[in-house]
Amino acid sequence: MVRLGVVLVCLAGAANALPKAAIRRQVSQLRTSYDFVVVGGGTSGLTVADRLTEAFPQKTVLVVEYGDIEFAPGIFDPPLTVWNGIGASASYFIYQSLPNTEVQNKPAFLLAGKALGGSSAINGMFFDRGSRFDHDAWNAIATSGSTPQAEHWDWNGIFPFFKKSVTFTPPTSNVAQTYGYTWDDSVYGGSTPIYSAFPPYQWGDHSVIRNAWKDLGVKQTAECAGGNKDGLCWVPGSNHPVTFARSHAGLGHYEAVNTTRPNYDLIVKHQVTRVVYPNGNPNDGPPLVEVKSLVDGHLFNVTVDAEVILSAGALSTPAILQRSGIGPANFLSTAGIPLVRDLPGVGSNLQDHSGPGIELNLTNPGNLSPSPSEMSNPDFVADAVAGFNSIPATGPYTLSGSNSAVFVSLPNVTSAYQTIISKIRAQAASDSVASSFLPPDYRTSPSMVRGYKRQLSLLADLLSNPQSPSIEVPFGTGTVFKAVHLHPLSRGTVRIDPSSPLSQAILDYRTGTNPVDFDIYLAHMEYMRKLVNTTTFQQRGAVEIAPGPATTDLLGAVKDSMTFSFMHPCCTAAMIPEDLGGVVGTDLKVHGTEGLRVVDISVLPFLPGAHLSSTAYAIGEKAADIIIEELSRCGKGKAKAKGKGKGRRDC
Ligand SMILES: Cc1cc2nc3c(=O)[nH]c(=O)nc-3n(C[C@H](O)[C@H](O)[C@H](O)COP(=O)(O)OP(=O)(O)OC[C@H]3O[C@@H](n4cnc5c(N)ncnc54)[C@H](O)[C@@H]3O)c2cc1C
Ligand SMILES: *[C@@H]1O[C@H](CO)[C@@H](O)[C@H](O)[C@H]1NC(C)=O
Ligand SMILES: *[C@@H]1O[C@H](CO)[C@@H](O)[C@H](O)[C@H]1NC(C)=O
Ligand SMILES: *[C@@H]1O[C@H](CO)[C@@H](O)[C@H](O)[C@H]1NC(C)=O
Ligand SMILES: *[C@@H]1O[C@H](CO)[C@@H](O)[C@H](O)[C@H]1NC(C)=O
Ligand SMILES: CC(=O)N[C@H]1CO[C@H](CO)[C@@H](O)[C@@H]1O
Repeated sequence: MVRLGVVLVCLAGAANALPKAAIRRQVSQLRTSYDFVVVGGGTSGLTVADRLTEAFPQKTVLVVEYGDIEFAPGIFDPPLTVWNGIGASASYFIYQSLPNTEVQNKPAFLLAGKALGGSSAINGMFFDRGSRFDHDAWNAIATSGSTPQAEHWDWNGIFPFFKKSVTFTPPTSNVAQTYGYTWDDSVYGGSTPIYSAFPPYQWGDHSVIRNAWKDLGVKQTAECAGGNKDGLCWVPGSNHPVTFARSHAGLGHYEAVNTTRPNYDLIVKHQVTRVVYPNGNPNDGPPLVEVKSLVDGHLFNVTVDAEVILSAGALSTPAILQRSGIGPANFLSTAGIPLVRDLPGVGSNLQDHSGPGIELNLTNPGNLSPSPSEMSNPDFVADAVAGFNSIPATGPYTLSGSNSAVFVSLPNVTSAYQTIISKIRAQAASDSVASSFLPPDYRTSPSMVRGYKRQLSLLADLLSNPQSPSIEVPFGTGTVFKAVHLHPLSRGTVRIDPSSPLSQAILDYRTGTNPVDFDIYLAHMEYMRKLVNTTTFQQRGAVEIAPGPATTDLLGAVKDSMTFSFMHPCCTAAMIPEDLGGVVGTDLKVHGTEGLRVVDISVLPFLPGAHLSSTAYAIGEKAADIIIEELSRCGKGKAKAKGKGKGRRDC
């Protein structure tokens, strides 16, 4: 959760802590052409670049990154004394959406990474995975078109890549016993230098909050990263297991390998403006990559021999496609961009996690030590800094915010869940009803409407499954709780600004435009409010401060307390067949183009019940596997798939 408006602390001397990655920064040092160009040096992009340069020492890879190589501190590192939800961070893009007409015309505020490592260099470091049902539903829509698909993105298809993507280090038995951490080593197994770990510290109220959830009957799940995640979960952080510094893609997939990979080039502070098919034919690829220097404005083309991989994230990847003439024909025509390929799904299908909140007060708290309020004591802070600088690190600065959340299904949240499910099924059965919730400019696209109906039908299945979570409530310390709606039904858009196409895209979140989302927000809110009456909290004098026990307008309270973005925008270049309004196939190739894939969080068809960084890493790993296999089998030259009726990965 992020409080914007917080004055960001600039770390004096941060440059001393820069990772020692060296880079080809100068345009004059670039090669005349590259086998692969990866657009965006973020979470997925650096993962795929690392794997390709490792597998093919003779092939060259250029990563073009908008931001710089920057010191990337953790979300709660010295010199912060208050957890502000952002940290003393490296650079990011700041977005404000158009007003949300269904929620008091308020905009969504969100950030996105703008540094080597992308959002993994600035995020909240909460490192969970979706449930198996999320991935099975993803695969169901990805493979439901008329063309057979070679790859599978169900749980069994992606789980090996989740395992490969991270090295989890268990806590010492002493630490595990002190806090009650549980885990299952068999769901991990990587040796890659992307790390996760449990901190050797928790604030004193943390166990009290856990007990309150247990009072509500939420079961404890020993390991939530193995596909079954309903219940009370322990979630590791994106931390190095010894220093507890932030672990991110810039370190693990660039800095860690750079000196051994002469074929891995990086240029920073450059914006990819578009890809260009020289004779306007998207079947004659790969395209050129047009790049603009953010230092001197110089514009140049990079020639690509095998393929272009778009990894600029859910807000920038669709913008690059639209600037390239690949997107909704109507929109591109009004924006004055020559059409290269009509794909109405590009920049459509925008989703994010959102939800209302409550605040309790413990009027008779008893002893909740250690408490974050002690960070106002200089001696306590001095100890904390010394602990963080010790090897191994100890103390409060090893925390990144939250290591816990409850994940509960809709049938467990409300006995009225069947009414909600019936409404969704009715929407899924009617073109006119389903399309009435879509943005006007794609209501008229039959493929988009068909695809949305298919999504609604799969989401009804997910939301009625008693083991598939509908709500997440993360917690660490304190008594402000947010009910995250994991599977929203409303759909928004990302569109370039026709008057300034190279600037940040315009976001229309359209939160709550499918009214069933409000039924779900309300059910979640009512469920979460039950916390106040648990024995554990009552013993400590719990009272509800917001919305307050006398509230009669709970819908108003939902809108008043809405967090529009938990910084998980996704799904804007969805892995959905073209006849259902999608943008990429299961091989991640953009429909109707050659030499162009999308490898980032944009490819999700809908949100999983998880924060997204682990999924972004896993997408990068699986993408690399697909590309490496195709290139190895299909031969020396280009990774062009000529296959028509593909069953397996034909060339
Ligand atoms: C503030 C914040 C908090 C979050 N908290 C968590 C959390 O606690 N846990 C979790 O799991 N997930 C969290 N997330 C989400 C998660 O980090 C992201 O979903 C994920 O990292 C996205 O990966 P990606 O590869 O799709 O894009 P990114 O990692 O964002 O990478 C995209 C890269 O492309 C670059 N780029 C953009 N446009 C261009 C261009 N035109 N040319 C060249 N380069 C370009 C960007 O600078 C960036 O480096 C958070 C995200 C944010 C922003
Ligand atoms: C949901 O309810 C069922 C039936 O009461 C119970 O067995 C299960 O543990 C509950 N799930 C969670 C996450 O608490
Ligand atoms: C890049 O190549 C395209 C196609 O040949 C051309 O139209 C465009 O002007 C080139 N851009 C630059 C900056 O040279
Ligand atoms: C919480 O309760 C305490 C003890 O009654 C009180 O002093 C404090 O002001 C309350 N805080 C809020 C935010 O209401
Ligand atoms: C808590 O319990 C009180 C007393 O029984 C009741 O009036 C109130 O509605 C309950 N609150 C919630 C949110 O369940
Ligand atoms: C290709 C490349 O950027 N290589 C650099 C990797 O890092 C070393 C040392 O840090 C540099 O000397 C290389 O130029």
